[in-house]
Formats: sequence, C-alpha cells, structure tokens
Amino acid sequence: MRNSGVITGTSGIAMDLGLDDDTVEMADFSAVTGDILFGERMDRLVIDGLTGAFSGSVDFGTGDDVFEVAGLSLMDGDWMFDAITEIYGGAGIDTLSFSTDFATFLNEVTVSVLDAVTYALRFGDAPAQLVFTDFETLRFSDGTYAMSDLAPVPLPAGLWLMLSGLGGFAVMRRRKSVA
Ligand SMILES: [Ca+2]
Ligand SMILES: [Ca+2]
Repeated sequence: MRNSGVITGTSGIAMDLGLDDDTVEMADFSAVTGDILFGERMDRLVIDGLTGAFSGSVDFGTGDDVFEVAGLSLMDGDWMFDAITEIYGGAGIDTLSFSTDFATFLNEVTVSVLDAVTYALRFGDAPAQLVFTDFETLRFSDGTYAMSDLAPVPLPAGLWLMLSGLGGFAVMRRRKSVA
C-alpha cells in the first residue's frame, strides 16, 4: 500500500493489515490518523516523504519487521509526527533502517533510553519524538548495528539490590539442601 493522501481511522484504528507480509509506504504529504496494526509475519513501514504526519501508534505484531526511513533528511525538521508516536516491534527481530551512516545519525538524532527495550528518538530540531519499543537491530548505509549501540542502557539502581538478594537466596537454598 502506498499512501500519499490522508488515511483516517474510525475507532482509532487506521489500518489493520492482518496475516500477510505487508508493506506500507508513506509518500510526500501522506498522513495517517489512527493506529496501524501490522499483525503477523514480516511487515515493512517506509517513510518516504517530507511531511509524513502521524497521530496514533504503530504495532508491528510478530515476525521480523522493518521500519524504514528513506529519502528523508533527518535534520530538516520536516517531521510532522504528533508529539509522541509509539512504535512497537513486538516479537521477532525488528529493524530500524536509515539511509544515512551511523555517525551522521548520531550527530542529528537525540537518543533517550527509556528502559531496556525502549528508545526515544528526536530528529534534528523537530519537537516530535518517535518511541521505539522491542526493536533489536539498526541498519545504516555503513552497516548493521544493535539497538543497544545507540546508547548504553542504564541499570536501574534497584536491580543490583535485587540481584544480590537473589544471590543470597540461592546460597541459602544450597546450604539447606546439603543439610
Ligand atoms: Ca509483523
Ligand atoms: Ca522485537
């Protein structure tokens, strides 16, 4: 499906694509109001226009899916996404693909790590953010990277306490079973 018009969903869902390997291309001036549900198998969403406007979330469902930004300068502030657009990769090895190289991307995009599987990206001076959850792989013109290469994932302070607590518990159990 190639969209260069406006797709507006009733009841909040703009597109429900179900079982197949689906590709949605958003061309110049395309806009989607509502959620996109890709469902099972390997789906692809291509942003290929200067003013792709979104309001709603994108759920890629299961399968190895791809969110691709093509033919778009990240710096131009041409992004017209609503304040925050949430994009869920779901199960499977999901890929974020950009036409720039990795160094250029890091220069032009502000990355915030929200939790171990959620990264917020802010492009150039645009106010909008894209929040990616459960994406595993990044593809740039100079190669493939892990999502975690974007920024180190901070370990929550409580996690260390919990881990040392679990360690202590394991030792206690071992002692008990010996006795
Ligand atoms: Ca899918
Ligand atoms: Ca995934």
